[in-house]
Amino acid sequence: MTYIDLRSDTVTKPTPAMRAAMSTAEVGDDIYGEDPTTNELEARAAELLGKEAAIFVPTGCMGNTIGIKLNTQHGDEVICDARGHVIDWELSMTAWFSGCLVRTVPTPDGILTWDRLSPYIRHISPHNSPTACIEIENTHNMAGGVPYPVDVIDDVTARAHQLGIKVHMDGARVFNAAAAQNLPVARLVRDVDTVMFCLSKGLCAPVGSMVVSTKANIDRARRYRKQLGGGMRQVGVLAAAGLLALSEMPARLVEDHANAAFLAQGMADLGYDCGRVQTNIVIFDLGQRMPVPQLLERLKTRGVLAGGAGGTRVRFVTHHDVSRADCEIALAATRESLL
Ligand code: TLP
Repeated sequence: MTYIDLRSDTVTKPTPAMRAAMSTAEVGDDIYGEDPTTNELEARAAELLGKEAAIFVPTGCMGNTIGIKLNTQHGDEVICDARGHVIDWELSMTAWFSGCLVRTVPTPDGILTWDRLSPYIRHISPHNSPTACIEIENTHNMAGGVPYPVDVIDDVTARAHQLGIKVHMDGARVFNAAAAQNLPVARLVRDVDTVMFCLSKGLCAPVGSMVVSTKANIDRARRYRKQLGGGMRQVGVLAAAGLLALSEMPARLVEDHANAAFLAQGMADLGYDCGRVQTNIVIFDLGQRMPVPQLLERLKTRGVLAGGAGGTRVRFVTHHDVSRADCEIALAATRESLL
């Protein structure tokens, strides 16, 4: 059975053009800095984001781990939103690799404004470890794909820097944020110290994320990547897909956003408010209607895969491999499953 897979945009398959490019990619040993395709991808990512340098890493989790390590010392604190990917889905890597405590801030929409986060900042004292890094997730996954307003990013980065605090952006879906706001990605990341973004989600590459920052930081990041077991060799076969992810895929993300808005409207018609869906993630709360696993099972028997988003919440994620017609079928399946 072929399923309409709304579990995540991580499920996207490489496009035929990516597969063709992978098969002919020029490669070398990347640990020696000799893989021309990876070097090209890293240069292209840095250029697109308006930063000095970039490094290709296998996963978003590794990219966030490296980004936070670059901005902290052992024993420091890191502030993130209470539903952040780094705190909920990354197996305590901030503690394990960076030796930092994560201080979480509850927010209604995933957005850390200065007013919300500043009470949690701690300064060095005989009793307190200092806040070294603020981590912002753009778009915010578990808040429903919410993009950070650019003025909030500007404000948080400016005030953080005044206090000597660094800012890391988990930009797994920063290209979705840019598409939703019709802004260049470089504008969204202008003042942050480190950015991680994923090639392997809505941009359809089979594997890979990038960490982007200053040249000095990326030189250090190469050591951290190796320590984490992420030093890769003839990785140009993957970087070739990543190059197409950057050149071909961002422009079409608006289609995913329109499909998500369509799903959200359909769910609203069924009485499930999904909030203001601006990108490709739709989350609704089933409440006491039925347990989440039961709905997921009923959807599966109707050919639709979806995921839980914690507690009584369900998540649909739209992407390249899901069409409008698929979304119509998924909505009908949801309607029947909720009867
Ligand atoms: N998110 C996955 C799951 O881990 C939840 C998904 O299906 O959405 N940052 C953010 C904001 C993410 O959403 C993800 C993956 C990551 C980092 C990690 O990326 P990978 O899976 O490449 O390690």
